[in-house]
Amino acid sequence: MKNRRDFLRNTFGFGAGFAAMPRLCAAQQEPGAGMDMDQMRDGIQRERRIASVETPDVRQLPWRMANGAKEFHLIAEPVKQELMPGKVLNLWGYNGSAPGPTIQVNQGDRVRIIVDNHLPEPTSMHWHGFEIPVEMDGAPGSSQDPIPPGGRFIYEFTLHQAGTFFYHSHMAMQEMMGMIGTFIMHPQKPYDPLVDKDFAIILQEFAVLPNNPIPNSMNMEFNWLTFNGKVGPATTPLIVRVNDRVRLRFINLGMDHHPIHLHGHTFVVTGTEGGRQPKTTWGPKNTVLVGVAEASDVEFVANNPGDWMIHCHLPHHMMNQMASVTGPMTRGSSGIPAGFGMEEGMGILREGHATSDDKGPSLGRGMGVGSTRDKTFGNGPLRAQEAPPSTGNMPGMERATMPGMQHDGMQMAAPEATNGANLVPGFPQDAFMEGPMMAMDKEVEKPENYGLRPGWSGFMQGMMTFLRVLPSDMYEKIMALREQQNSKPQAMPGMDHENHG
Ligand SMILES: [Cu+2]
Repeated sequence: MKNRRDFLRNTFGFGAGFAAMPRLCAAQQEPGAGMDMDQMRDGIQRERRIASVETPDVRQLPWRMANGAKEFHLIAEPVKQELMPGKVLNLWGYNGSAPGPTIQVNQGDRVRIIVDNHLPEPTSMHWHGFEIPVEMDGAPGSSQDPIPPGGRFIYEFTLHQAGTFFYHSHMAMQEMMGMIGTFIMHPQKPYDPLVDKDFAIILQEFAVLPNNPIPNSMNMEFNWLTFNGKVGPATTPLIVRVNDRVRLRFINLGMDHHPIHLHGHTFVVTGTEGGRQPKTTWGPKNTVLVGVAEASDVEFVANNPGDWMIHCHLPHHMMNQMASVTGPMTRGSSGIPAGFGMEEGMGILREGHATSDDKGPSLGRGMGVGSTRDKTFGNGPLRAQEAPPSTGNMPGMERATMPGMQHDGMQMAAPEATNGANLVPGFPQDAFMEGPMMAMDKEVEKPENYGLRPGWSGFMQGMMTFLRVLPSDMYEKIMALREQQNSKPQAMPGMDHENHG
């Protein structure tokens, strides 16, 4: 009961102003059909308690009733998606963002989705796992002609399923450019037990070559890994109250499977991309492997107060802007050759060994710093002569001293390294990429980050976010801040339209 207000807030969250939204999750009720009054009251009460699904950093798609169906409108188009402050990629998505906006309907709904193609090439929309007539399936060439550039296709079907679903382009390389969105079907009869908070997160990955904001969709060395189109520390934390029952829904469309790990809690897997799992299958876990094209629902009682990490546990997926060579290779030589062609840049060796100066990979995956044949570049603020331990004047430290930042008890300049660090084979590993010098608390300030430990952002990258399990006063404070922010007119994240139709 205590959280009923939250449902409305959740519903409004990113879709403020859409009058149709609050009714979204009130499941349809046939009055009097074989129920006595008590049953009906009970039924209505329970159905009202189905929590709307929050998709942090992704908007909800509004709908209207038209000719007996809930009508949605999706525009496939090129978008500019800001992964984190200062890092904008040219992706393809829907209605201005990648992933596209979230659709929520109820089991049994008749749904119509108008899809306009504003891409420069044909596309087709697939409804992943939907048991619908084949001519609505969106398989280009077999179930329909692809939607030509400038064209439109109207999909319409009745949904008898319930669970965590998604929509995506059925053109393979378009998928790798970001073309997916969450599609929640709320069950007619609420799941038992009810949850207080319900979140969905889409997992995506992009390989971005130097000096280029356009992902290389052929490359399998992914160096930008996103939760709902954002990377840590720009991901928006999930906010819950102590003892809330919480559902997290993870959806994966990419080239890798992601072991998603939650700190401080034990959950059970309650659903897959196929729907609800029987309780007999619910064993205790703290990591769920979300395979490609799969969805996983997990549930738990958030009974452990604190700011807990949720992250993919593949180490390379906890990083931003990975370079194909890093610290260890900068030691003991004049540096790494930079600016070779694509094969070297992608770490593909034709001859020689990985660390040879001339045959090894170049800095190709870096931001292009030094990506020129003219100059070799040891990626080292940590070269001994440039960065004495603990103090020193290193590139990047300006970030840590942004106005408004406080690093209580944290080091402000170079990361801590011992005097003899250079003599240790393998150094540096994380010292160059994590820590105070990477902190950007101020740049990613938002209500949901309120009260996090100063300097927190220096340790968040890639597929990382927080589950913040908060006492009531802190929870209310953050909700108040969020309401304040939502009441101000503002540009929605990722809303730059290149082709605004
Ligand atoms: Cu991963």
